[in-house]
Amino acid sequence: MIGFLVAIALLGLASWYLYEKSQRKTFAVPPGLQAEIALPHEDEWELYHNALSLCSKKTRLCMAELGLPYRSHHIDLVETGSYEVLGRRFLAVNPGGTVPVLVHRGHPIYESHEQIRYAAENAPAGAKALIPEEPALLSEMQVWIDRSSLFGDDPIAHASESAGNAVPGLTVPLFAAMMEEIPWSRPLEGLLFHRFKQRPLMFLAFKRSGIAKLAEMGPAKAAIQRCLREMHRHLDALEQQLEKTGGPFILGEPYTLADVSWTVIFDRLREADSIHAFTGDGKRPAVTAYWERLRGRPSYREAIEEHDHPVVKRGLERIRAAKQKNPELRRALEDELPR
Ligand SMILES: N[C@@H](CCC(=O)N[C@@H](CS)C(=O)NCC(=O)O)C(=O)O
Repeated sequence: MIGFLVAIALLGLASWYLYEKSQRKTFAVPPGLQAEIALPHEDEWELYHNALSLCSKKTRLCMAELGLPYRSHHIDLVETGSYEVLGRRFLAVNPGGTVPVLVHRGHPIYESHEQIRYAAENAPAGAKALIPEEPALLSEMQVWIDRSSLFGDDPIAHASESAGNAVPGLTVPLFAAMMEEIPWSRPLEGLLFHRFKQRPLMFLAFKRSGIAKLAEMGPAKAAIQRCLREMHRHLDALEQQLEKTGGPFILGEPYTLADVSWTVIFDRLREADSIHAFTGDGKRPAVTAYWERLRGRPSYREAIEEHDHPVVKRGLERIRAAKQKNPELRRALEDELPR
């Protein structure tokens, strides 16, 4: 009898899984505007985004600089509470299962570096110009956008090419600290439905270690160390660029999409408690002053500070407490250790 009941329960679970999987179709999507896709919408501009997500911050910041109003759809990530990016409703907007998605007149634009370019090019007359006209400046801007964008499914695979791919490695402490308050069932749901299993596997590992035992996890420690080294290299290059142009921004006088893109890198280092490893106390004076300038802009308050998330705040407090208790952990997260 018990065997029969167990068999029925297993059959029920398998049917549920197969049904859910058929309803949550997920696949890689091409970058840029998808003119052939028409999504239900109410406003000219709509943004599917998350408070913590680095790329979401970038698009929000760009919209704020342009003064473009948009309908906001907040979508949870596993570390901010639940895997809403894997839900049916969101996968209908982006089968790739990632935020942000900018929607213009019902057509989605995928990838944040494409979204900021599209928004700046399609903002109404009178909006601030965030793209220089001069071809040489335009291509220089693109170099600095590329050097701060997040490419590919594996967030740190291109850490040597872009600070945007080095910064997720430095966000690991924040992920681990945030996962302490997320139930196990959430990352497990990711294992069942995520297109790229490596991401939920990572979050399961962070849930297991929490912040306190992070430095005992060899692969996490190695990834953090690699990303620390790469971030130092990217910021040295930025220091040189700011010295060359004399600032106040990456291309000199004009504030452009390159500055939008770099603001969120600094903000993430702040949020994960590692900004002091790279700036301040005489380190990289041009970069230090540049970051102060960026965070003083009204767009920073509107697009970033006003979207503070309580789980992120508590995560930051846990990181600080854990580092204070364990200097070895602090060293592993902030110092370049001998290889
Ligand atoms: N290259 C993409 C990155 C998109 C991405 O990886 N987004 C993250 C948040 S920053 C996400 O949605 N993660 C959800 C998940 O992987 O489960 C972009 O620039 O928009």
